[in-house]
Amino acid sequence: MPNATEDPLAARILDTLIHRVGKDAKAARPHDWLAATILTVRDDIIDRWMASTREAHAAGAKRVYYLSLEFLIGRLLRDAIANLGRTPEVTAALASLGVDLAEIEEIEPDAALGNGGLGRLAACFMESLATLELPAYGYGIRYMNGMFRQRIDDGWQVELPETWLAHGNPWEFERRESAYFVGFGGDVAANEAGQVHWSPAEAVEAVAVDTPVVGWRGKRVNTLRLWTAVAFDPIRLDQFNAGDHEGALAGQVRAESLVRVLYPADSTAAGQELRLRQEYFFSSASIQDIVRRHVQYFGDIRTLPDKAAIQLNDTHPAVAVAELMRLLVDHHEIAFDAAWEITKATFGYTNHTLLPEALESWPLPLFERLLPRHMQIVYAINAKLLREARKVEGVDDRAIAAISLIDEGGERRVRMANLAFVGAHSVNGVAALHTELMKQTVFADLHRLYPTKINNKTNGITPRRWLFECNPGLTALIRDCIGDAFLDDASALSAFADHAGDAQVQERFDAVKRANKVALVDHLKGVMGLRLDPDALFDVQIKRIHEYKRQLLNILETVALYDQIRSHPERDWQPRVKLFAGKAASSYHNAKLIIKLANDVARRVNSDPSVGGLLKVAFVPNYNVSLAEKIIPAADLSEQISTAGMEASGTGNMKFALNGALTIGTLDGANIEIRDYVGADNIVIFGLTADEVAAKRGGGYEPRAVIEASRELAQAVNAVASGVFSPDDPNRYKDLMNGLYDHDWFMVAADFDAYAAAQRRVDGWWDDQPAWRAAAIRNVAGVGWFSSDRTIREYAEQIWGVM
Ligand code: 26W
Repeated sequence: MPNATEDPLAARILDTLIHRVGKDAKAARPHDWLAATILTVRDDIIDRWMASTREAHAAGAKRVYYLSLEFLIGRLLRDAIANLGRTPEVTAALASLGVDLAEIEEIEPDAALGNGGLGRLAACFMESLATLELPAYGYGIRYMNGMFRQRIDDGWQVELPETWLAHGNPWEFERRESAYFVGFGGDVAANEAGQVHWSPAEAVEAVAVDTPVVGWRGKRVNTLRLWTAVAFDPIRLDQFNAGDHEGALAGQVRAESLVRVLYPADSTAAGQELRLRQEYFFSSASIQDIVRRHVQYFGDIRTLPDKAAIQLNDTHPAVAVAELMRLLVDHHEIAFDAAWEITKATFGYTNHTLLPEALESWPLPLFERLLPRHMQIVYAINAKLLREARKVEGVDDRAIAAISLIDEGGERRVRMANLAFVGAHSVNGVAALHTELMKQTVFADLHRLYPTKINNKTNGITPRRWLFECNPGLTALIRDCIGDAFLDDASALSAFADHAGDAQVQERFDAVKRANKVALVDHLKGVMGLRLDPDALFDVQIKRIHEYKRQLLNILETVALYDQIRSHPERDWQPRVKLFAGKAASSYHNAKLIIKLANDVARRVNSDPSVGGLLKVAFVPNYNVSLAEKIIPAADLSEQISTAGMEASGTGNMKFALNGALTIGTLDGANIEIRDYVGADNIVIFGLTADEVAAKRGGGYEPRAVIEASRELAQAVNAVASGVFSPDDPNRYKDLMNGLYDHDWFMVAADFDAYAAAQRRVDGWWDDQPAWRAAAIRNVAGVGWFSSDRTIREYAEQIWGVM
């Protein structure tokens, strides 16, 4: 072990601890060592960061701007030092100081500035953009409280505030000099020359806070720029001196409310105004920053599309389309039609959902009150759009109503998806099926009008975080088998398939998997006092809790299996552990009830001696990126069982396959493409197709008859409905089960028998370990294509024009 005084990195960490953290080695606590390590590593990143900016500037490069209301980045230390190739060096330096790197990595807060897949995708994309050496900025909000922390109390979800900034954030740089005025409300006036002037009634200052994003092998460092809000008048001294101490601070409180909390997905009307304010706040600051940089570097705002590609991550930043138009027309005095061409050439839009309740639209009076100038611009865009549409043959009144930026059915609303669609030159879906469904459903009429706009860019994941960092054992095995090419090009993983049948490789693969399972078992024993058998099949469903993702299907099958094991203890059951984790939006009643049900079932099953340890069920609290990094490498079976047509892509599916889990899944989202890449023989597919779901929903589906026709399902539903798992409150699940009988929108009953049969195929497969391991290895080998490097290359070449 090197001595701290001999190891130059250790000496620097120690110096940082003393001079920047203000502690000596004796008094330092783990958090102090964490801060000292991050600050030291950050110093080395800064040089590359500045060099990256200089290079892009000197080359006059086109920049990519990724606007996203969510960035689910998780912990950064391990990722940063791994990408810099310095893990051994940092480990040794800390060891010489008596500090365990793994231990301080574990106390870094998990930056959870997102709800789910859309936010994690944004984080994977940032890392791939830096890896591909593309000059790029991510723009979002620096929420003071990110995704809530989930506690499970007596089986129920309890939401607690997440305080990721409690110990400060050593990664970030506040840029007071990069600050912008963002206005709300007020009046709009035009002079005789037609020039428009907006006088907002209210304004805040958006201040940039930058975090460096290091690409693989440290080649490039990009910027994640998150906005925070500051009142222009942080304290009204007149009010304060007059004795109104709280009123004097009201401006700052109001400004801060913009960046206080991340909005939970799936939330209902309450608090809608604040969400629109957040969206405009960060969109406006970002567009002002982009325009300022362009004019500073290139002089002429008209060349913006040659030097800037702005990607809208769903419709959350769609108001940026109107904001850019406002700046071009009102501030840069460009004619409306010319401004519209610049705008369309600059923006791309990615759609992540077809769920009607998640398609954003704003009540017209609200939009107009908050953004009066943008309302005028939206009307002007709409007039132009509908004028052009009317000229096209076959466009009738129905089509016009569907295309319009204003929804006139009922209370009038501004449709953000339509605004994003018409304001962008490219509109992409996130998996092949999802993209086809976009053409057939939500955007059918717009697609007929602009048949070349919609394109597919199947999602991806970064193999750095989701293989090299979270699963070093598997990474080492792959290197031994096929060499290092896959470290820089995930498609080279395909060579690993040649080793699928090799008994020695299988043996090592199993040892790696088992070690990962043991590590997870230890972790879960620590956090929830649970004892699990690492030799059981680990069957895992971790994702947001939502009815379309059908955790309920999995739970009902678990209940049926429990019943079967008790009735037929003599059969050759394969020991299983069913793991669930995920958060429910706080206002989503059924999702929270499903969490309670999983916990009720777990309690009953786990304490029943008659299952003899063949089945264990666990709901792991507080799902987040860091927990996913522990669970995924330990999984044997990946549950991807959404109602076909409803999961836009999924990205967890890719992470599991890359870590050698087999998928049990429906033909939905990217599952379809995963099947194509890993081979239909190495995945368990079941259930209705998207077309069949649509046909059933069209009429003739009678879930009650389906339930009654399936003995297993009927028994499971009855058990749950009659309170077998909730003796303290027998009626707890009545309504939930009645929903299945009455409409079963998510086709749980329709798919149940196929799912249960698929699970028994899994049992048979697991029983043949050599066959299982071969298939698992073929999964790892098959999913290199799902690297976010491939996805970003496609965006870069086909949407952004930067490669
Ligand atoms: C209206 C507010 C709102 C905000 C976020 C509604 C819904 C959301 C979701 C959490 C968005 C989301 O995460 N969508 C997921 O995006 C992934 C990346 O493309 C896909 O893989 C998932 O299928 C999709 O559900």
